Amino acid sequence: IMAGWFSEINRMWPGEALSLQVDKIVFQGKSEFQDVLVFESRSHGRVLVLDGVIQLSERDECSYQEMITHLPLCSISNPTKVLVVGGGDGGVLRELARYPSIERIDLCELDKMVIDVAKEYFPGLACGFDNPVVTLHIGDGVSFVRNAPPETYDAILIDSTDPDGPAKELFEVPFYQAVARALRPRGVMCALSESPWLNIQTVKNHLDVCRQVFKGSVRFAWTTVPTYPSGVIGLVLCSKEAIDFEKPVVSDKALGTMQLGGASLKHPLKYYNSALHASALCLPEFAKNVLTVK
Ligand code: PUT
Repeated sequence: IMAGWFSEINRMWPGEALSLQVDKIVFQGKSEFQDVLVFESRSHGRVLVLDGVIQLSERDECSYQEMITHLPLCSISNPTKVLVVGGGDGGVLRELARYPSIERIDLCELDKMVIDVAKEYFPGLACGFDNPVVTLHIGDGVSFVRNAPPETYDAILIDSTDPDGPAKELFEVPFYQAVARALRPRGVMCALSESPWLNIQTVKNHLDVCRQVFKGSVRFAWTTVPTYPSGVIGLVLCSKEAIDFEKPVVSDKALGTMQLGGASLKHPLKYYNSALHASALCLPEFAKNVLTVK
């Protein structure tokens, strides 16, 4: 932070950096794994930063949390068991609370400090932890998935930090092999990817890794997050059996009325709808040429 501005300078996006004006530093700490910073911004509410990289702002977190959750969950019927790897801010849990069929959610977060900070400073996200079907595991996501019984989960959501840091292994073939093993045959996975505007080769490599493992469907989707570099973030959707990810089986109307109560009742959908679901899988020409298998 310099002269009252936070700038997200990082070698993953050389030559560019988003800056936010800081009204107040709310928390600064160092966990076993990373630097943790929370500040009140002038324009985007509270912001969570890990190792200098913006993870969320209160103003635009809805786009990321809703899309990483509802793109996969609205692509399947009646999920009962879901695993979240990462997601220590609780936002994905808040979104999962909308599905009445879910009986169990395991969340494996590496860094307990992220959960503690979310509970203290981001109540609008951490309300997701109030769901009684959630079981928290603090530890390494790779080992957790490797030790999960086979064919357990209907959906596995990888809500991690970027690949250049503690989450590196979450973008590699052995991890996805373990994910595929832990998924039920009709199960789906959705993982954080990167923006095609920044380094399209990184996105292509990520998709190629997934294509080695998932023989059903592998699709790239994207959403807008103004406080992420380039304003766009990619997501990878995978399944072991073919799934038409462009055609959600749960409509936005149904999702809106499925809200059982608790966290999701106080947080109506702000971003996701069925039309956006389908369009999130459409790619601009420059990305289509590189990312689509010919
Ligand atoms: N889930 C965190 C994403 C970070 C994007 N730079």
